[in-house]
Amino acid sequence: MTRPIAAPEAVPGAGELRRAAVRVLVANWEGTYTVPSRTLYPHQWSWDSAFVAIGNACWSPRRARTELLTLFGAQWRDGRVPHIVFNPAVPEGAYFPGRDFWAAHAPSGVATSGIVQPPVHALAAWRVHLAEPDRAFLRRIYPRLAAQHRYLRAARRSSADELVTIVHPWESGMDNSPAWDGPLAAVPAAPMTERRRDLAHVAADERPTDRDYRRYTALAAAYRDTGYHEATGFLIEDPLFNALYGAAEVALAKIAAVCGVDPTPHLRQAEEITRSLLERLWDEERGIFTARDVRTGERPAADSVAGLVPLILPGLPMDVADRLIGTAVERFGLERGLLPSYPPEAAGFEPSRYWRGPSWMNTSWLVLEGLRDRDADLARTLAAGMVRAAAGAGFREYFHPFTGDGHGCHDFSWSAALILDVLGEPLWAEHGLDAVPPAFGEFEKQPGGLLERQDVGDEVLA
Ligand code: 9WN
Repeated sequence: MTRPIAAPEAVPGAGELRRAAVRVLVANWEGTYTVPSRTLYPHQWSWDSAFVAIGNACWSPRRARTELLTLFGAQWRDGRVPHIVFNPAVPEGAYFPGRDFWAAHAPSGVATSGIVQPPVHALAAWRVHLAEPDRAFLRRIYPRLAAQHRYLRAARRSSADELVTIVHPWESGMDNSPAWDGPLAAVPAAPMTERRRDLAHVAADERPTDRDYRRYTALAAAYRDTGYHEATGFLIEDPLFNALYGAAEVALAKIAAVCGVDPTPHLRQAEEITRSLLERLWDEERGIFTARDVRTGERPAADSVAGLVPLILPGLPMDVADRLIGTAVERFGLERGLLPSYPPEAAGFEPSRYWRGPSWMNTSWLVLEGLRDRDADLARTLAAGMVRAAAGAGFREYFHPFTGDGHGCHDFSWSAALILDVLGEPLWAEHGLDAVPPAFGEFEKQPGGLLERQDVGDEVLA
């Protein structure tokens, strides 16, 4: 079922916010895909494209389909979907580590990285289909999505159960999470001969430290040097990655049914993944899912928002879901409306440094998806907080979880895309922006907090 987009009149301020979000996506569009940011991330990123497709589905399903098909055009023969697909027209020096570092090529000859990101793509493809049913699109993408999951099962299963492992913090999508501090401590921080390019665009105190960057580079180089086959330095079962893998199997079942393929194996797989997550990563005492270091069997002491994402699994038992919601409220302060990436009470919480505290739109959106049918009031609170932050600070990469101030780069694609999706929530038909406590300033009064105006074709903003 397609969720109706609330008419702008029903949502004071939302019409302009919606247009501003579309402007960002138009400005970041490269013809067949969207860059996450014109400055900081000038290529195509895997899970970013999935979130962008979810947002684009609200106003241009055609663009959303193209986005996903372009990404899967760079899929490797073994089924892996690389985390970065490089644009040959962008100078090598624009992003580090660039294509020369990765030296990896998809069969199509496209330069890519050799690691992956959370598999949120089947979910995105399904959402795009819901926005504008297109069986031909699903038939094209289904075999590719199925191959993506086959790669994970064949190459990344850590043991007899159904969980898959990540081999680099970049694969978690939450690169600098405090949960990786323990596992990373044993990785030698190799000297870095290359200059970091991220610091040219974002303040150093909002990005990972040099020491962490040296570790990321060393880990990636070691994996690269095995032909992207054997990882030894970092092997983690991550709750966010595995929850999305499970949710994507549910989406694959729906896609399979439309394509005339038996959906049962996907549903079974989703059940198995959910069962394995509960058996291996659920921490009853802490009331949250935690990662597991496959090499040592240890569970990192740091809890992060990744541990709340399994709420997205439809088969999660109700008592576990209730505990998780309790944790989100008590330890992450969900009732404030902004969901931090790391609990404010925890040692090492940094509200404006990358994944060590700020609120991100994508993890908030994933938790929102899980709350929708479980606690409508909290879902509304979170949706309102997300909209308020974007209205007050613009489509920044991340937000201070108490003040809503923006951090990281500006005009960040998935922030714009997911706000578009949230503005389409029926929630907004009853609760417009006027109903949102103006804790972060009122959108209408802060056009400067939004985006630079750009000319956009009428057909786009109609
Ligand atoms: C490394 C593009 C990506 C996101 C990640 C985010 C950040 C890259 C970086 O940007 O990671 O992949 O250079 O820091 O952590 O989730 O996909 O937006």
